[in-house]
Amino acid sequence: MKASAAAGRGARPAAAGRTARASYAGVFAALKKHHGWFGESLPLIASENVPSPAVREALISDFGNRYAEGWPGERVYAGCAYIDEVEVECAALARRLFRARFADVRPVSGVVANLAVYSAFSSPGDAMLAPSIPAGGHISHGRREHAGTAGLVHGLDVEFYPFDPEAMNIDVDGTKKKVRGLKRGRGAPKIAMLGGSLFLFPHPVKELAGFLKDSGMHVNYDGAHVAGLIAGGQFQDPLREGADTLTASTHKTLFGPQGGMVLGGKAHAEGIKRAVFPGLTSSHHIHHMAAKAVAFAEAAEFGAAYARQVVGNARALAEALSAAGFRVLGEAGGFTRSHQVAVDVLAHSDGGRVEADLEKANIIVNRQLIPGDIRAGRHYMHPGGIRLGVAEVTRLGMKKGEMREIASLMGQAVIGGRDPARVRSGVRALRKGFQKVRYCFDGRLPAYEYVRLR
Ligand code: DSN
Repeated sequence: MKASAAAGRGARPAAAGRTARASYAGVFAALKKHHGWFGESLPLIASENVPSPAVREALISDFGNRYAEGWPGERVYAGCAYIDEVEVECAALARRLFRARFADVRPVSGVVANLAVYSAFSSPGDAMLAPSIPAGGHISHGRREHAGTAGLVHGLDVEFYPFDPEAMNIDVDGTKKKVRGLKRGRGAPKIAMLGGSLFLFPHPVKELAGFLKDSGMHVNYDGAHVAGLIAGGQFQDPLREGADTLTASTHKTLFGPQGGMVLGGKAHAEGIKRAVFPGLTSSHHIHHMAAKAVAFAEAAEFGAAYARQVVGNARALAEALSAAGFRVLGEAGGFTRSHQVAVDVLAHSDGGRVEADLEKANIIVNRQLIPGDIRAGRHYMHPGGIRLGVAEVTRLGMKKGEMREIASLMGQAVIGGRDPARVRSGVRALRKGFQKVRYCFDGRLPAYEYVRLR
């Protein structure tokens, strides 16, 4: 049977009372089906990418079975000689990619990287200025009542930036006014978080960083989504524009395995190091750290060409979707300057239904809260939008022509109401020619090939 959405959404959990051998076999069967499915789908989740075979090789190394608590040369464990060698290389590559004086590559995720910044530069009860979720904020920036990491885990009170939905960006004058008001009242926040999760246009770091710092805030830029574009010289350069620190994930527009990191100047190094260990990690998943080093080397060699193609592809996809009849957000600014495209789908149904319909056609996207949703009482299960990212299909070698084909397939499924099975055939045909990972030193193994070691 061909892999399709039927194998995914709604799949039944394993029956109770299965033998251990049957459960064991069931796990591998599901893994294989997943690989098959993704090999003939359009993966358009903006927070995902596909790693090279080299990154996958590092991930299954023995580093994954070791501990290396502490900093290279100052470990709490023996047996770390080669781990230190790789980690020193990894941090040097990270510093080079982002032109930073300091890099801590140990955080196991972007959320942990953000928590390290919260822990190093604020205390529970302090306030933080951050984008709200419909304005692009990430759950790790969120309020306690939404179970956001900043509020729930570190006890920060989160104040939202004023946001301009036409420009799909932070409102600079509104922010200054709000901060002046806070200073007159409860006092200025301790942290200003820029960057985020729905992220179409560069944030006004140059315009705001000086003002925010003069108001007593540590300015962090969450580059989880756009890190590969920053490293490739195709977005903004937050550390030069005034941010104190830059947090990132290593696997969205970067080529890595899932992971995080913090970058900045020497002045912030000790606070971050202490927060990461012993504060937030014991094992920093050493195999992931090795795979980050491999991915950073790939980014140093191929990242500029890749980032150029990504932003060109995103713009092409946005324009083609708009021409096909979708309401693409950010039109006033040319739809996007990142890897993302955001679409208001309320004219067709809602983000949850569109996500599910597209999945049946092997087009994998995520629903998205967009500006106006909360006021209109829309919930995150059925928000007004969807978010698309082209990082993964670009890594597979797709260019602007393929973006136009993707827009046409999406139009057939969402606007034309075409049978998902027919759209799925079109998706499979398109994917046939794009089976290898590009922008890497060694891309022989097909991108989604299931590797059996047993
Ligand atoms: N939730 C993912 C995102 O930012 O899109 C990853 O944290």
